[in-house]
Amino acid sequence: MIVRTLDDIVGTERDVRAENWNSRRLLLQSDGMGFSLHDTTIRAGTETRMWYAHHLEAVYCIEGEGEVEDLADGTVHPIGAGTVYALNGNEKHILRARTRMRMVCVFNPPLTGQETHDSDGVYPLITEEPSPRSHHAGAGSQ
Ligand code: 9YT
Repeated sequence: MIVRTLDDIVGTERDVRAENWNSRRLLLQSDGMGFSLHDTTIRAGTETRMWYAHHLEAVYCIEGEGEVEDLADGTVHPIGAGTVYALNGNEKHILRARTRMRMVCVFNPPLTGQETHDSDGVYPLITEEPSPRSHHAGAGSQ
């Protein structure tokens, strides 16, 4: 069993800081769960364009207010505490944070922790040697 706290992660290499956000990686590919789990805060007043071309991502907002624009069809969805959005079609999107937002994010396939956004907001697909307990099917990538 894996048990860790946010305090265990803050200030380590699992605490990844970008211009608009800070992502604390609670579970990564090396943990062998088949998904990664992140506690991400988004800075107030920011606009972040993203495109997870190789990953499915679910984002559950637990604090703050903003909106996500689906660039596939132009729809703008308000996001607040208790709202989840799931990028089940690898949609290009823009996240606008009106206030500081806190999100619980799940990636399938899992992030290794080494990924950074390229100029399109894409994370590359990185596959490490699976740990002995890993049993993910590798589904969802193109
Ligand atoms: C909400 C979102 O996708 N923010 C970007 C960071 C990403 N969730 C991550 O790497 O944790």
